[in-house]
Amino acid sequence: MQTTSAFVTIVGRPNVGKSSLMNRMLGEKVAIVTPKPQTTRTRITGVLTRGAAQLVFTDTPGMHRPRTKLSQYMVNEINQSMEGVDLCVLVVEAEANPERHAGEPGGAEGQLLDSIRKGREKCILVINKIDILPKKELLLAQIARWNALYPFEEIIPLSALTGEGVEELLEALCSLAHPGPHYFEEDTLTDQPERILVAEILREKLLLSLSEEVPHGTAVTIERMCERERGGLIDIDAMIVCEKASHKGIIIGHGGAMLKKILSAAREDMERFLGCKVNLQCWVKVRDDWRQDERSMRALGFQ
Ligand SMILES: Nc1nc2c(ncn2[C@@H]2O[C@H](COP(=O)(O)OP(=O)(O)OP(=O)(O)O)[C@@H](O)[C@H]2O)c(=O)[nH]1
Ligand SMILES: [Mg+2]
Repeated sequence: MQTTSAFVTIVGRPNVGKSSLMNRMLGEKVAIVTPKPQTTRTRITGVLTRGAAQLVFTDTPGMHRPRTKLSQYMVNEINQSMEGVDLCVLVVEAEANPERHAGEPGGAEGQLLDSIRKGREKCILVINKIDILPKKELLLAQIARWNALYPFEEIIPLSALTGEGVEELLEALCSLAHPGPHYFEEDTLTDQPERILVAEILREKLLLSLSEEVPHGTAVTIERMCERERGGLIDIDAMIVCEKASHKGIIIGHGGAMLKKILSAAREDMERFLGCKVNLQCWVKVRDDWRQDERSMRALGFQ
């Protein structure tokens, strides 16, 4: 059997549903998803093998104008993800009013389009969240507008939430894959270590429970992950780092109530993911303005 493969990077503005789309295509949750923009901070690999074809996805942070060293790191992650790939998937949101956004120069999508044009990348445009459109006819104007901006291989409206249209995207991606070897075992889902996936689960709960800047200034590291000898239980020690002493108080909450709620939600997801009981211990530490400090960032894994 002639095998084929493609490296596919998924790019777009923050919050358009890039991580949701990758998870939906993989059929598993590999990347965390929240209603808050700038949820994804690093490149995340997801692998899907369908018969002869292997698609190696990279989910990326949302393109935005960087204001901190961390967001500069995130933008670098996006730019690097676009180097040497076979295919780009540019994700935009379905708009009832397509005059808005649509690739205007200087905007996030305009910037991404510039890189795509420069690299003459093969690109599929995905119009996500079609489930929120009151009428599907509204898509026509948006498709026409994007069509005029770049010779996309395809423009595919879909919903990462309901799954509508996702099979069409997968078929298009497989048909654009090149003859070549598979780079990962057939059952590989991601190359992310378990520790990182577990840290991300906790960060997702921080984003879901806290508001405004507080969760954006948090980072999570797993200090210890150890299976008990008799099995069936994993001890996990996590560290939540925040950027201000006042944030620490908010994260812990009155009488520890907020942290308890966050940890209980995280533990539930970790147990589902690891398939066993989890004993989760957590500390909250302040590292003043770590998002502006390269040394602190390196210590937190942003290399
Ligand atoms: N209605 C609807 N909501 C969606 C769809 N896809 C994603 N969402 C929601 O949009 C929000 C953002 O989704 P993410 O997958 O985290 O978006 P993202 O593009 O990865 O965001 P960043 O990582 O912040 O750049 C979440 O609340 C999702 O549930 C969709 O097809 N329809
Ligand atoms: Mg994301």
